[in-house]
Amino acid sequence: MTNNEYKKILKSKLSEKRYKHSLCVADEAVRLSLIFGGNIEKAYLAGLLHDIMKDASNEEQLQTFKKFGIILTNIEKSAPKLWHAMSGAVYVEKVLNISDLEILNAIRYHTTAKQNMSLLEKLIYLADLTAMDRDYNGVEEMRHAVSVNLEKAMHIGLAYTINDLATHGYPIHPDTIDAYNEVILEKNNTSAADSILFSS
Ligand code: DGI
Ligand code: FE
Ligand code: FE
Repeated sequence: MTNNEYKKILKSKLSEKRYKHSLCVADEAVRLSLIFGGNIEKAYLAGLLHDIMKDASNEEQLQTFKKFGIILTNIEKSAPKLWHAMSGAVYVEKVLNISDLEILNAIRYHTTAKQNMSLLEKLIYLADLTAMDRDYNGVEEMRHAVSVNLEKAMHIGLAYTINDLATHGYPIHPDTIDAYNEVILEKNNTSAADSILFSS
């Protein structure tokens, strides 16, 4: 299928606003790929399709999980906003027949992030936060961070999300916590402790 064909399907599944957001994330993902040396075609396609199930009803998404044997954890069951990333990835794989695991995982983890993210996964996670259509408080700080340092931008994005979720009393997905701890541990040097713990 061509990108134009994917766009037609996307347009039929999304509101005008969400469709435009998808185009903006695709463009932003390409811009970031050019800076950080990622695969341009994969970035565009993953960005384009990342929210493909965002406007699907909860029922439709739950039916998708049932149909394709996807089991939700209790935290996932309690947080419908997480579903579109999981149902989107499985829709893109099973219905659109895209088998590229990098693209599927970039869609799958674009909302929670996770530990050990690939470059493409990070670029889609960040492009979602810095795309042209975004205008939340702090978006300029995010745009600046992303053009300087991916890890710093991941840190800001994850800290903002965790802070916001905790403030509202929402459950935080373990993948989000794992991603956050990973950037923090990379920043705080752990090798000093290792040099004592592993010396004989
Ligand atoms: O789909 P978008 O609006 O473009 O952005 P997104 O896929 O990053 O979704 C953001 C929503 O997901 C936002 O309402 C917060 C929610 N979210 C992100 N991580 C978590 C989460 N919700 C819960 N409960 N737990 C999380 O770890
Ligand atoms: Fe999303
Ligand atoms: Fe999005």
